[in-house]
Amino acid sequence: MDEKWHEIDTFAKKAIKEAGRKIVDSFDEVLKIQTKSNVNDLVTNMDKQIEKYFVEQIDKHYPDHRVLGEEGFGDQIQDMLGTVWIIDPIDGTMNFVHQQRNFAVSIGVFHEGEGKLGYIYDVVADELYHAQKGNGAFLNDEKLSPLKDVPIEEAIFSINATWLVPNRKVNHEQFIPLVHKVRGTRSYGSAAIELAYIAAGRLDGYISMRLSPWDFAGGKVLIEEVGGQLTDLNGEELSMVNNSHIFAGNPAVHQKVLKDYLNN
Ligand code: 2AM
Ligand code: CA
Repeated sequence: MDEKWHEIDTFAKKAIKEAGRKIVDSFDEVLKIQTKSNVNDLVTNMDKQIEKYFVEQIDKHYPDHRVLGEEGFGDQIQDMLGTVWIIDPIDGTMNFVHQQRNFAVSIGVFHEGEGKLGYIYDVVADELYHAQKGNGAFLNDEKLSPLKDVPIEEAIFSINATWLVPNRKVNHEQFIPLVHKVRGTRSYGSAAIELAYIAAGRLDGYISMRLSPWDFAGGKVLIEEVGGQLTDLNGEELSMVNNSHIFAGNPAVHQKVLKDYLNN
């Protein structure tokens, strides 16, 4: 990593911490809540305010960088040319609204399609997961270890109950043998936090459907930096401009589940 990326990393961390302070300060205010694609797909004034804050900061400091943001205040992004920031200002908005915890700011910075910087900030836990490509991944000041192999019987898997009952996006029956086999299942309601937990070895696998690039861009850089895998359900590379079903995991678990449980 050269000087330029160190400088961008310092700028990003400062902006993310500031965004976290703005979010915590908002807990005392009344949120304005709207719905998006369906009645359970929530957005608040804070999602919008925080994304606008990032877009303004990036435009001011790096006018030649582009931004792909969930709330649409960035640029229209159809390709990954140049430097692109992929931002989810609040991942886990339902948790933010109902629980005031278990949500995160998630950012991935890509250059010519390559993930360079990744951040997931669990605001209330004050856990900042960060990675610079080639320099390792960290949780606050602590370096994360490369992921060790875990037998499938001892794996903890994150999957939402939605995908284990009949649904419109995926055949739920394919996951039943997997859920029987693993040691335990969990669901946290924030893709970003679940990906950060994979990077930290707290979870060994995570499956979720129809996620957008801003849900997994930061997590991709983090997971790859500790030797983990993040692909679609066929083991193929994820697009950074389209939605995907995603499967993240410890390398041994990922390989075994793709072959033995997802018919690849
Ligand atoms: P969000 O909070 O940024 O919308 C919830 O299980 C996870 O799935 C969250 O990370 C949420 O991100 C993401 N998600 C993606 N698309 C969604 C949708 N249409 N409705 C609700 N959550 C969605
Ligand atoms: Ca969001």
